[in-house]
Amino acid sequence: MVSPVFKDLANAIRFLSIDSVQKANSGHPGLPMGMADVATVLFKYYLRFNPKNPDWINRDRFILSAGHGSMLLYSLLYLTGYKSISIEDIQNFRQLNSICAGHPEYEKNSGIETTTGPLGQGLSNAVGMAIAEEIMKKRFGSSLINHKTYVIASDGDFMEGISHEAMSLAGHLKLKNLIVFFDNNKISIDGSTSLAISDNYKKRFESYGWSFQEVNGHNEKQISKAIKKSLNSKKPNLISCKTIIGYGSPNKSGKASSHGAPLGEEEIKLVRKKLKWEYKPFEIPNEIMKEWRKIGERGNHEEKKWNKIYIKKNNKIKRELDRTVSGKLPDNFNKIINVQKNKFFNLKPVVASRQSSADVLEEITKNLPELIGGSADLSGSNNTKTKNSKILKPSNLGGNYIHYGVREHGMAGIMNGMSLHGGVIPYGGTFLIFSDYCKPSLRLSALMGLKVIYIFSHDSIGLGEDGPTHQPIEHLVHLRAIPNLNVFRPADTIETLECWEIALKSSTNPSVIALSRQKIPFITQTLNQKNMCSLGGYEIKKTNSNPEITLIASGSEVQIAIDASKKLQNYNINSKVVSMPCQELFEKQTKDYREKIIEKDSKKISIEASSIFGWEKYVGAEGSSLGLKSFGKSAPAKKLYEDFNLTSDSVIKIAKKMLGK
Ligand SMILES: Cc1ncc(C[n+]2csc(CCOP(=O)(O)OP(=O)(O)O)c2C)c(N)n1
Repeated sequence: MVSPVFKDLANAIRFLSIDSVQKANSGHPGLPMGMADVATVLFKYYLRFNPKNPDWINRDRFILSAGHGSMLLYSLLYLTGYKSISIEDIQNFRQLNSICAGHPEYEKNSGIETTTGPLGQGLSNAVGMAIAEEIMKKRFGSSLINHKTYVIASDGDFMEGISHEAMSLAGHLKLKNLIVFFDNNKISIDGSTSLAISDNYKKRFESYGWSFQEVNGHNEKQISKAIKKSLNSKKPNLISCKTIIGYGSPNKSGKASSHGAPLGEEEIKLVRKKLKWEYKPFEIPNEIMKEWRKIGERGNHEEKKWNKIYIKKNNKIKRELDRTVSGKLPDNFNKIINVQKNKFFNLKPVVASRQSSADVLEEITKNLPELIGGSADLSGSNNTKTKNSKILKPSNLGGNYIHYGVREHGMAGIMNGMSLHGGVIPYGGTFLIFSDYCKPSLRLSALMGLKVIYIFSHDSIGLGEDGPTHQPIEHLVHLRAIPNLNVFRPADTIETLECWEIALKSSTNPSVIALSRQKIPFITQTLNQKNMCSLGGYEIKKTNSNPEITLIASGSEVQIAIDASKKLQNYNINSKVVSMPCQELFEKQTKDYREKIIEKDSKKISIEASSIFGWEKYVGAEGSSLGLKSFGKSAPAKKLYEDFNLTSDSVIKIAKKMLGK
């Protein structure tokens, strides 16, 4: 073979993709065939990456937001020499435990930067990565942090609402290091995109404050020129690449039929003929392979150059960069928590838990520069902003607080991107009711195992007069049903501090901290150096060693349990009160511990101002759950608690009935 030309490199991606989809008998060949040229230009000339050290902190990020085209990404990683993906993995596309899963699944140090598939998510992740890059550049200097974030996004990505939220914020913040390639092939699953959309993309993106260019997505020079221009832009960049889905397929190119099904043996033969590819499935000729590996090698030199700059930095910068990138908390973190715990125990504040969270954050934000807060336009309600918060804005992208605007979904997707970038820990707030608006991204935080902290205030009917549209009912249940997510509902300031401590120390899962709008009493009985919330549930008090009733409650309802326990003594009923701030952590305790805490042989009552769904696992068939079975109502909180029988008197009535007294 004569030395390979550009099209040979791109065709290597095309054939790895169509052959693996064919072998798996499922997958999406259309996108890799259509975008192979754009990806080849990007990787060949521009992308700074090192297959030998995929997680190098100053690498350019490459996000395949249109995750259904996963074979494009796997082909690129294999061809450029990432250890994470071998030819066997490619041949095992979509098979059990293969890294080449149906849609890209984030894995540390693999080159797969994020999990995509749900359209629009990757775009929002990329915005988060571009924000994190700017923050770290301000902290550590532009000689250490100066990378780009590139994205491939499809029609579907831009139809999704989250793309509006994330791109609008990116335009507002002038994230100039963000470069998005739009696979503008005008085809989606149902057929032509004209069935469903007639947006003027140029006007749309320009109105967000983005720069817009359009190129022929199969023309190497045009693509390259557009990228070059983007490198010096003062705005985020969208390059609309006019492409043909299924490029090279005589009968299926330009048609929805190439989107999401194998092309078929006969058609693949025709593609081989048309693109003059004489090689067997999964065979990449040496010359082409060598050329791709050379492209991969380039990043190794880039990283070596970067290392020389890093070495010359002073120890303090190096230590801080290493610490934050590795996700380690400062050495004095435990001390900060303990000092706060003592202080709160002495003060015994009677405040809303959202205020407790503010008090906790006041101290933590002083000491954790990597903590990047924000809220979806509810800063004053979520109490996420502290005296140490500096607003991140176009003129100062080094801030530590983001006004996300009323963009909950965007906020969650962006926080995922920030966490994936590394070096920062995102937390963001909204009302618990609007966790619904965060949900698709929140689920991905959990699926990817990211340290993202969701602050959801106004966590029950206790928010009062705003009424049923704002009162969460089923939300805790929804959230508790998500695997690998800790859902905390602290009962006072000490518990709030402990929940924050756990969330900040959890490096393989996100956390939700649900907080009350209304004031709640201080319930911690003894000062414990141990983090009691880390047990998930623990004893608050019991009136003798053999309680007949165990009252299990969370958050603002723990006080109802304590009151009821006191009153039950008047009826000669001994009881125990358990605070259950985190069911997920309780489930992780030993059987002995769990049975001891919920007093296996006692009758059990749960109290939580939320759907009672799920509490039966603790109260058992003979137990009872106080909660809500309907939507809330608009009224002052106290009236609502009475109206929904969430009172100590109701508890007593039920307890007496249970015991036949
Ligand atoms: C949130 C979400 N909704 C629906 C889908 C299912 N789906 C996968 S690809 C796609 C649209 C395909 O059109 P386009 O984005 O233009 O991709 P192309 O056909 O050009 O590859 C849809 C609806 C999805 N992956 N994510």
